[in-house]
Amino acid sequence: MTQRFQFDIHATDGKARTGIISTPRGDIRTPAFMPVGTAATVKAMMPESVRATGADILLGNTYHLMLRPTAERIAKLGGLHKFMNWDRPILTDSGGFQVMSLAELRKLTEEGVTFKSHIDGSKHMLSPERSMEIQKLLGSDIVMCFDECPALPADRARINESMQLSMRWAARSREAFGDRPGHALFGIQQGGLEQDMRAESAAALTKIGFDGYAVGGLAVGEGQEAMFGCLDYAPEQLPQDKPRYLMGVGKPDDIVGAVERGIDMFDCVLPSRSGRTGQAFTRRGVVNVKNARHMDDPRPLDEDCTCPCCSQYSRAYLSHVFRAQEMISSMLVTWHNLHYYQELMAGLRAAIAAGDLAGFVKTFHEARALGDI
Ligand code: PRF
Ligand code: ZN
Repeated sequence: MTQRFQFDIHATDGKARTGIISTPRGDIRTPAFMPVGTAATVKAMMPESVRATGADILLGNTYHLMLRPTAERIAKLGGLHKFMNWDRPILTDSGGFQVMSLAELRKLTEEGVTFKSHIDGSKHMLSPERSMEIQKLLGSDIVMCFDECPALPADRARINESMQLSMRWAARSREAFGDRPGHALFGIQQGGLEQDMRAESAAALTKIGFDGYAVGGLAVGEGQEAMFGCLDYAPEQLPQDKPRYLMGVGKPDDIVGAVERGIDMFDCVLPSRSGRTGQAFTRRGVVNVKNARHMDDPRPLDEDCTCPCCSQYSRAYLSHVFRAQEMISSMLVTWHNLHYYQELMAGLRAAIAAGDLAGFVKTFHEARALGDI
């Protein structure tokens, strides 16, 4: 175990990279997918099961945990890793983005944001300083800067104002985070779909200096084509030798396209959330297990998948337990989906290492074009 936070790129293929982020809590193989554990749990999964799918790191949320059970309570109980029984790396989002999408009666000022909890209506405040304090109380390994992000489409003036504020907050986040060996602070690039503002944001963050850089403000309603258009230039504006993280993305084909464009880390609720609604991700696309066509089908979701769901249960069984609203339905399909996402990342890493990302991507799209069995 290293005592330092370090990123080593082992191979590149075009703009894509594969490597390892070393942390005192273990290595993160990149490109990496981080399952979302918003409320100190990846819903419907035991932590050891999440690890068994191949996850090296989880994502936690400042916003949710500060409201319930509170960061101070988690700190008193020994930190988030001990609290939720996950001893590997945890990245925490800083809260601003969740306040804007979930909280009520938000008030944004230069200082930060005040809001009412979506849980009980109680009043709270987040600022760069408070977000850094909360993420420290949680014991997060990778801390995110406190930022702000407008929904798209938004006009240039609004995007610029918001980006400039996020850059001032990035400097305050850096100052408040201080020097914490073994812990990392990531900056977050903003600027919507405006190339010049993305460049200005990247320059501001690079000048401050971070351990990694996120591309924020995408996957907020612009669509895949526009997102890829931005990713054609945004990752290259950020330092080449540091991890690049695309926040809140995405569908399997979003991830493949973003890896081709130089992204190293991802998080998304999609595999876990869809698991609970009966949407399964397979190499041949999305399968809705509740569909009547599965009711008499003795075959697994995916014959070639080695996850516990596919190796031990039929489509007929999954269809039944979903219709009967049994808890095991969420457990099985979440496990399968997280396994699918981790296999996808492993496939991308191997392809980049072998210098055949183009071949991998071609096979990926061909299998999906065939449709479900
Ligand atoms: N900022 C933060 N968290 C985020 C985003 C962002 O821009 C996004 C955008 N896709 C998801 N999560 N702090
Ligand atoms: Zn499976």
